[in-house]
Amino acid sequence: MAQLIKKIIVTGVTGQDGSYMVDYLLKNTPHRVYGVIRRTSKPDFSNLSGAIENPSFKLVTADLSDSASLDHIVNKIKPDYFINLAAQSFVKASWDIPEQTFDVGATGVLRCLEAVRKHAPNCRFYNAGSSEEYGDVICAPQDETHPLRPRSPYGAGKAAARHIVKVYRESYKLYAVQGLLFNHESERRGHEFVTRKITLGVARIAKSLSQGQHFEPIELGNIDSKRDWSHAEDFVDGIWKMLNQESPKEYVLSSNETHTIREFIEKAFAAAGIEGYWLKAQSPEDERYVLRSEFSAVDEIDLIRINPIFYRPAEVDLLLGNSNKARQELGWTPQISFDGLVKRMVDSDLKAANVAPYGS
Ligand code: NDP
Ligand code: GDR
Repeated sequence: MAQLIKKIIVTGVTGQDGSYMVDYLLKNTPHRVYGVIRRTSKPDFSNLSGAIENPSFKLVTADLSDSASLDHIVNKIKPDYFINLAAQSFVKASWDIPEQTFDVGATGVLRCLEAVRKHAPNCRFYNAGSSEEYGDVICAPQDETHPLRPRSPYGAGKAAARHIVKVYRESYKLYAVQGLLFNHESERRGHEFVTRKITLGVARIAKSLSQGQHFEPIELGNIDSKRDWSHAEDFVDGIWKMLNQESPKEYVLSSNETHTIREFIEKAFAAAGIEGYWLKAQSPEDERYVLRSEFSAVDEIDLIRINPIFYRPAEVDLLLGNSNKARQELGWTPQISFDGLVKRMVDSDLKAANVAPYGS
């Protein structure tokens, strides 16, 4: 029997998760996908190259800070699903633009919920929650029962959104959920996030080394924080599964492994055929990761240097998820390992820089 074609609104489609979600839905469902973009002077559609020509995909304009625009699209489309992946998602920037971050991350969710309640009350709603809601963690690993103790305006906004999603679920019987997603990265990751900053830097250094040219090191902040990293492609599958249960329930999605930024650095350079070692110093700010001598005639060339401007006013030191509930109840399993993630990101950035792994 032919599957009923449904209408799905996805916000944040120019970003990492939104674009993977669009690709996933177009590949795995017959549904019609409406990708929400906000009005900007130069919209960047580079993550949407696979979707833009697809007849089941349509771009619509709305902004999470503008309730009239959300009301209008929900009233007009009458969606069966609304997947909200839009946010000011860079934690560090949330101290510089706290009000805008909180408005989009929390009140923006309320605006979406109101539009759904009024115009499409049977629509299933997903909001992008974050392990940043756990913040100053009290135990590890963190599962669905861990308290919310955010450490940034970004995390506080996501925690507020979690409460308002629950209120709308319980008050209006909406199928509304907010997943608890740990860090997920990819070849489409924004350039300021630490993983992509490293893999882009590794590709730049690999190119300079292959041409025998001088290079500047990658400058980073706190390299001892620990994150639970996965690939974004695995997570859009988990989100879709969360939206298609008998009753609305919220789940953690995570790799169930944690790694320091240091480990990511070592693996990323190794994936490009470059080896370094740590030169410890009295102050953490003077520590360096330097090139092994076989790669250069000059001693101790810096690959990584610490720059305190990348420190945060408050840090989340350790994130380690426990996604066993999602694995058991949703039948969700991440496919891409930590090593696989690092390799995919490095390979992609090497390819874009038109350079092969060093020595290959
Ligand atoms: P990105 O930063 O890559 O994408 C964010 C998207 O939101 C962009 O498309 C951006 O559009 C859009 N956006 C920002 N502000 C508005 C607004 N006012 N109105 C409409 N659209 C807006 O983030 P990710 O794809 O990595 O993350 C997706 C969601 O998941 C976010 O909510 C994030 O906070 C959350 N999250 C992410 C995790 C991760 O590790 N990636 C982990 C846990 C949660 P534009 O191109 O115009 O800027
Ligand atoms: P995070 O990701 O804050 O976990 O939020 P990010 O990659 O920005 O930072 C991870 C850790 O790396 C440390 N770090 C640096 N970070 C950046 N960006 N740049 C640096 O130079 C640098 N040096 C060290 C940070 O201090 C931090 O400890 C991501 C986002 O996708 C959120 O939207 C999402 O909700 C959470 O993951 C889960």
